[in-house]
Amino acid sequence: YSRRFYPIVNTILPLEQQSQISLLHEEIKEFTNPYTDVLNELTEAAERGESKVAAEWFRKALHYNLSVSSKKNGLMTVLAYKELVRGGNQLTTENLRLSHLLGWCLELQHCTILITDDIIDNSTTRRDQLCWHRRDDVGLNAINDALLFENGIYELLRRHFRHLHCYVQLLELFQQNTFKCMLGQSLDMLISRRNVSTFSVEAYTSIVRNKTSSHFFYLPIALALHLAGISEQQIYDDCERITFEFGNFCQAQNDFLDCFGDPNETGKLGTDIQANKCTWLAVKCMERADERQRSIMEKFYGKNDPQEVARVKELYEELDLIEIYTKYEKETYNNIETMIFQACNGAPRKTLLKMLNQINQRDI
Ligand code: DMA
Ligand code: MG
Ligand code: MG
Ligand code: MG
Repeated sequence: YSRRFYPIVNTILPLEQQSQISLLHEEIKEFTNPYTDVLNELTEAAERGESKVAAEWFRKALHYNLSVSSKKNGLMTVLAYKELVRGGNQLTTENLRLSHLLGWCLELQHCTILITDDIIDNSTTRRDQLCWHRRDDVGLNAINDALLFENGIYELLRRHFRHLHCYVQLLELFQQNTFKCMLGQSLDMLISRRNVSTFSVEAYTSIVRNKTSSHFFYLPIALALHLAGISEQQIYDDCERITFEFGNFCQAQNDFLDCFGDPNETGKLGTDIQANKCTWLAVKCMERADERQRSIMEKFYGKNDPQEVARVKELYEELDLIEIYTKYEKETYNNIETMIFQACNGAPRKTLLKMLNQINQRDI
């Protein structure tokens, strides 16, 4: 099976907006400044008592997984916070530091989710390196490490945010969004055990709302809203509605690239067809397939054999799913852009726009 890989480059973004992207380099550099402090602090927290050896292991796990992140997700919390409090007297060095720390908590939570996701999905590589659990010295210890990462969030929150009004809200945000994401992961697994002929848009949408939207897109913005002390429900609701669409946009792209992306660009090898996942492509395919094509899916979907996987990809192409996806991507992008422009006053519109233009599979 040989076809050219579909490029991961964002072709939607108009050229004149490309300069916005290069701005991010500086911002990412600034966001990365406290990285060593965060590592030190988490190691120190783990050292309490006598677990020096365990603390060193924790540090190693943190560094392996955190250092390769694009940091764009955590950065969004900082950018949203800056936008929300601009012009006021809240933008102090101390508050900025807090927004950076929240961004790092978010990065930690991503690691928890990605480490477990790679075990569940039987993945080999992520972010251009071997998945943590695939290393000889790690294996299923990765499960415990993922839990350590998650607990690291609560260590950082307790140390830096306990005195603030928003402390309980931040705790609840992390807890509730992780819970939701993990339920989404369960749903993803349960539906993958069903026959491909039962896959539906409804099932797909509820997987995405839970596993992708809430934690990858709503959480970074909601953290900033709470830190900025915003209480208008309408702002939270608008941000939730918009970030839900971000999830749809991003997961469709993630599913598309799992099948048609270049692993050198995405930094990971696809597993969705083999794992019988209810993906955007599988749902669209079943929607458009005739009797003969449906039976091809039923016969070859969810199999490990490379030739059977290739048969599914051929069918996707036969059904023009590449063009249909490209069209869907553009439409969703435009739809989200409109939603952002129409969001109520007080919503961090600029950051949401930036976030939209930054959606890129290297960040997941
Ligand atoms: C994406 O699912 C959502 C989460 C919660 C990781 P996925 O398994 O399709 O992600 P990836 O393709 O990055 O492994
Ligand atoms: Mg996965
Ligand atoms: Mg998964
Ligand atoms: Mg995927």
